[in-house]
Amino acid sequence: MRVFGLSISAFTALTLASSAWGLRGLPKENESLYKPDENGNWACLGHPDIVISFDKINDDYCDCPDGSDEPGTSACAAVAPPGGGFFCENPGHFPGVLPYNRVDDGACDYDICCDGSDEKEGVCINKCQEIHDEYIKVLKSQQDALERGLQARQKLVAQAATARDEQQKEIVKKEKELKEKQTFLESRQEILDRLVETQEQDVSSGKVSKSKSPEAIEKVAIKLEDLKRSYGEFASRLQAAESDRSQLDRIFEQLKDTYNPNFNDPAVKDSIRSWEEVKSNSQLSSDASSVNLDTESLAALIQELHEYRDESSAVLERQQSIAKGGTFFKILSLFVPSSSQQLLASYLYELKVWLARQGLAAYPPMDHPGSGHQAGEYSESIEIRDARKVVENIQNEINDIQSAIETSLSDLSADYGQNDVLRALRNVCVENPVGEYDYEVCFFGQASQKGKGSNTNLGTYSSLKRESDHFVMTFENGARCWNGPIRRAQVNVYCGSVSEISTVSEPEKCEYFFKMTSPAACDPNLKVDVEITHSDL
Ligand code: MAN
Repeated sequence: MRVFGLSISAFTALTLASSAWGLRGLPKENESLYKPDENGNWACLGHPDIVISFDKINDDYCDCPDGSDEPGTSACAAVAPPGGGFFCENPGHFPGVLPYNRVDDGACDYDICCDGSDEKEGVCINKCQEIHDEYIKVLKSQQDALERGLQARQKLVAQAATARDEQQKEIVKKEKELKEKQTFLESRQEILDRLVETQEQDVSSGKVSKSKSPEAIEKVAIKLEDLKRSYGEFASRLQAAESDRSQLDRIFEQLKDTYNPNFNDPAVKDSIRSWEEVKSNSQLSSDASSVNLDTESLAALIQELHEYRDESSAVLERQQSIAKGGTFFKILSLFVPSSSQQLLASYLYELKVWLARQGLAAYPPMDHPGSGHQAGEYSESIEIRDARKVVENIQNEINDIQSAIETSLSDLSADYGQNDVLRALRNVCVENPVGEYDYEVCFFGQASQKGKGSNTNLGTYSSLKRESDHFVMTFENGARCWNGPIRRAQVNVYCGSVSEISTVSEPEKCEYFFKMTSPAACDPNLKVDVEITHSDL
């Protein structure tokens, strides 16, 4: 803090201002420059060729072009060199240098000349003792504030150390977790690889896995219920087709019995011959009735599945026989429209694949109607899918842990200031009412303006810079101003024993300037260990 920095140099200077000295406005160290020669004359300091009588010094008339003959009046104010001025000795306080034009102007310039020497004798009383006492009081209170701030800072430093410790422990924990997960991943990957290999072998050999459970059988039963319903629908359509066909049969029988062959009508003759041919090749009636039988078989099977769900091997055989389903499909394909055939085929195929996944049947061949698969492909079993999901989940967890470790490591090596003190402020928010709003600053987080029913984002933490007696945090990319720029904020943090927002201004529309205090900004290097007593003066 500059004020403390000043105080250090001030104390050094304090010892220099000790006693009064004869020539007005001249510091004692320049005494040797103002000696008359043997004739009582003196040469201007910057113009040795101009010689004046020594008693013309401080006679309120400017004789020397450099003004050196008037160190204690305002006569040479216009020509005084830059930086020069009337020297006030200020015994008991700090010497000061007053611009010449303020000398003998009737005003007591106590801010620089507490001894009143800038005015004629008797105009200004000497106030150096009083002013110095006040100065010491302010200095002490500032030192006390710094002391309190530094004590509070110590707490923050301790919190920062704990936070760092916790972060390190967390990293160790995460690294251990990572290793365990990686081992777990390897074992699960092996299981997956084995399952995939087994299924590939099973698919190529047609071998059926024996894994099954009552729940799996229950699912089969539900699926079969659906299939039964579907079979029923197709059976009804088949019966309808069969009845249409019977009617046609009757019509053709009638035509055959009643037509007159003597008319020699080739169209009628051809039709009757074709019909006889179709009829002799067709097995429709018997096959159609077997559709009904299949539907009943399914119903019975479902019943059995419910009753014997634990006896899965028996169920397996039945499912395998159902899953074959070849004859039934072929018969149906004679009568149902091609669009419905496709539907039925894919339905059957799905059922077969599902049974296979449950380990209850062999995988259907690639050329099975409705498969939609290319040769060489096959569906993964649920076991494989589950195993793959487990592997994927573990891999995702590993990725998350790795990125958390990376983030923590980079945060650990980040610059959080002297003694790592600012680490304690991560996630710390300070909120105070200032003017018509409540303002909030979350260190390394977000700055906000609250009130009037809204919470406006003034920006997200962007950068940190240390200045001599404070640090500067910037917050960028806040909410866009209506008809204006994106809000941003600069927060200057000064030393103080408590964290609080002191002032907020908006120098440009939607650009905010905060001043706040925090123990984190107290600099231990600026601590002044000087005991001030009047005996020092
Ligand atoms: C709100 C506040 C003000 C800002 C105006 C701009 O009233 O966020 O700080 O100047 O919007 O429209």
